[in-house]
Amino acid sequence: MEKAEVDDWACSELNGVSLGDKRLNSRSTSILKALSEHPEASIPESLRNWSETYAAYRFFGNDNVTHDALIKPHREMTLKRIAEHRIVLAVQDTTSLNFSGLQLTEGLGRIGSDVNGAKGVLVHTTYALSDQGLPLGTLDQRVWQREKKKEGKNNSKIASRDKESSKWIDTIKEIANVTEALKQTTVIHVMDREADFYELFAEAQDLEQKFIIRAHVNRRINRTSRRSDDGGRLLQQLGRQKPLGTVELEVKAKADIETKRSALVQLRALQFKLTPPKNKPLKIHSFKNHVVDLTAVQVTEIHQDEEGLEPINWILITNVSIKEPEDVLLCVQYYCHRWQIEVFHRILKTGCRVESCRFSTVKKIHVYLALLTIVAWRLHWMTLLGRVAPEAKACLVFTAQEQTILSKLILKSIAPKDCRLVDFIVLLAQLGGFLNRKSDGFPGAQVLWRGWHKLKDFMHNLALIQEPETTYV
Ligand SMILES: [Mn+2]
Repeated sequence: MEKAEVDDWACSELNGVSLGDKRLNSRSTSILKALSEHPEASIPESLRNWSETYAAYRFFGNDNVTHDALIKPHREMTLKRIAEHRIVLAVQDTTSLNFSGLQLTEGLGRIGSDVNGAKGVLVHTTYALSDQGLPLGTLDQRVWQREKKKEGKNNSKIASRDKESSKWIDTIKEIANVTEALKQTTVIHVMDREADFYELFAEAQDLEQKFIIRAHVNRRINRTSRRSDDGGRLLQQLGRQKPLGTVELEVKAKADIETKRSALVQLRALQFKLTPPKNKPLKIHSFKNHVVDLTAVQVTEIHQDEEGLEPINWILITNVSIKEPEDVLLCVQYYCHRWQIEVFHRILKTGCRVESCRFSTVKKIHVYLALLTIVAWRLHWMTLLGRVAPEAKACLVFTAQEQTILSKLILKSIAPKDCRLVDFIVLLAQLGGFLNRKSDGFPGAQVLWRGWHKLKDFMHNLALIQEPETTYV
């Protein structure tokens, strides 16, 4: 990638955006760029002067500017990146954004428990990762508000739960659709315990979509029919399997989302058949006799006695074809990358501070979220690119001028040509307060976005000094 492309990444992520007006299209790019340069800042702070800020607020309020219209071009770019990989993980997860402080904002819904009365929006994102865990972009994002609970109606809770669980299946359908043309790429949907329900397994099988899901319930498996009570419980049956071996896994440490620890785990696997549940009225589907073939993988941590840490004990359910013990290990490693979506959520909230915006309607919040989703992804991608591809060149992320400034600021010397990205990522982190001692490991997203903010400020000030005739607005 050339220097010009680095500068224009905002243009290419929004390439082909269609907001019904040329000026709106180009405004979207300039706002995205401004937000990405100051991920922690508020809108007036990012846009630096009143006329730009005013134009931005008009942009957010325009009826043609929608969340979907802005996510769409980014998704197209994500599909292009995906096409270069043989295996891609499509990780789905929900998070809530808390806007309880916005008393006057129209259209916010309930979030969290009913008791605390928190208000906000819910976001369900599908985040694409390479099989090495490198974030490739957002494939799908749904935003909605829960309706107010009606007094004395018990059904509404069940109805809203049903409505909200259909998001997992609807997303799989959508992704099956948009990735259909990618013949060289296998997409594996990765989901947490919330997605453990029969309809999802059956629907994914029909759509020929692969998935890895963490089990939530100890099901009765291998029953002879929907009505029968034979077969055994998944957990007990799995426990009877001979262990396939012991491996070391890299997993998220409990306290800090960005710290990893290594865990020694034992693996077991079991192939089984799942019949439709007995009591559940299968309203949305016609799966009466639809038996699904699945594999369960048990991951049990051994020798874990560090205080305060819960040993890993997962059961994963997958329809990925498993023939060798190596296939089992691959599935487990893919599942371990799932927490990157939690890192993404944290960048969105703590790094980009999406919850501190002050918009008057939820529609504007949705639009803002779409732009910050792209910003957060790019920050996340940048954080991990140096780790996943240590030989990647610095020019993938930094312009020549940025490389020079970083070298002069931190190393007090001139940047060598053709430097590795990973070296500049560390310099950027140092600008953000990273100490770079031997024990510090690789810098996390937080010091990087702080460094990024400082670097962009420095560049901006430099430009001002170099152009003395600039008129100030
Ligand atoms: Mn979740």
